[in-house]
Amino acid sequence: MKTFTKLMAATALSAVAATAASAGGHAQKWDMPMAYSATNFHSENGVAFADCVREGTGGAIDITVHASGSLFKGADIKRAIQTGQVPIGERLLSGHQNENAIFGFDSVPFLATSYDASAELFAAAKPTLEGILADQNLTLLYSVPWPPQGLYFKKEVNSVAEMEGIKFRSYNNATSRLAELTGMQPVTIEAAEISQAFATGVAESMVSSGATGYDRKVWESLTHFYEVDAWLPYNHVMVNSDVWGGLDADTQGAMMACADTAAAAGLEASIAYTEFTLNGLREGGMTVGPAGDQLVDDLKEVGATMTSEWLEAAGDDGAAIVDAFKASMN
Ligand code: PCA
Repeated sequence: MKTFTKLMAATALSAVAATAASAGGHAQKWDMPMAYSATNFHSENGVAFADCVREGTGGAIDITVHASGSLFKGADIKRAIQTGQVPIGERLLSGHQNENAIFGFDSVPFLATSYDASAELFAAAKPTLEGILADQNLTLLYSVPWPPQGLYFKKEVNSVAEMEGIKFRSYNNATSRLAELTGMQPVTIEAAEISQAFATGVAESMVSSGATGYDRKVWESLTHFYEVDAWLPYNHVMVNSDVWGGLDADTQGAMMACADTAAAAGLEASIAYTEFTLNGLREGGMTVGPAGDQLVDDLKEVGATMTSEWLEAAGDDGAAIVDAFKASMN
């Protein structure tokens, strides 16, 4: 069975579990940092998750979402949850590949380039990912993919040679490496700050989804979006494992039911947001379309280098994930 179907089945069950959950204990107020704009589908889904948890736990867990990196910047959210500064939060784990290469399973170029493939890749990686997170005092609640990643520029680009020297905004290890291998100059900038970076010329290019370009109105500075479909990176909502362990079974069950619903709803929203935001970029005046053959060929070469580098860094666990993924696609 395809993972998407499994997620939908889980959603149906979750409604039952949520109704069965009882209140009990004192109400806990939880702050939930998220890094992306309040109107982004991940953030809206986070608010729906918080509403579901409030209802499902009879008010016992009252989560307030803080979007746009307003409480913690994206890069600091994982540590904040681990150390108990906040009980819960959302983070793009591929930004932490320097801790463990497995965190970058979703940013290997051209490994999984569609929603279906990405769901299979995530399913293959999930047990290993959960094990690594458990060792870091983190419990995974739900994960949602960003739309496929493409390239933004402020000029027409038809080959990697034409990317030489461009100032490139990166958001994780893979995007920085992509910049290096294409002769660009990477500078790491959080999504919440990219409008400013493009407006002031600190950055002139990035790889990201149509969603982030749309959220940040990048047509004010950039002109071209090439649909490369390089990968679909995941945001992960995680809870501090000590906090999680302190909840009674009913509360945990209600929260997991909401998490399953959020995973399915987030995926649907991501799919729907893809076309909507690409149209939004067009309406903003950008040229949006597939990359040309030369650019695709050049990027495939860069992708092959990055894939072998990732496989080497991720060792047996990484190879097992890729093997399981490939077997699931047959
Ligand atoms: N948007 C996020 C990560 C991936 C994406 O599509 C960003 O650009 O920071």
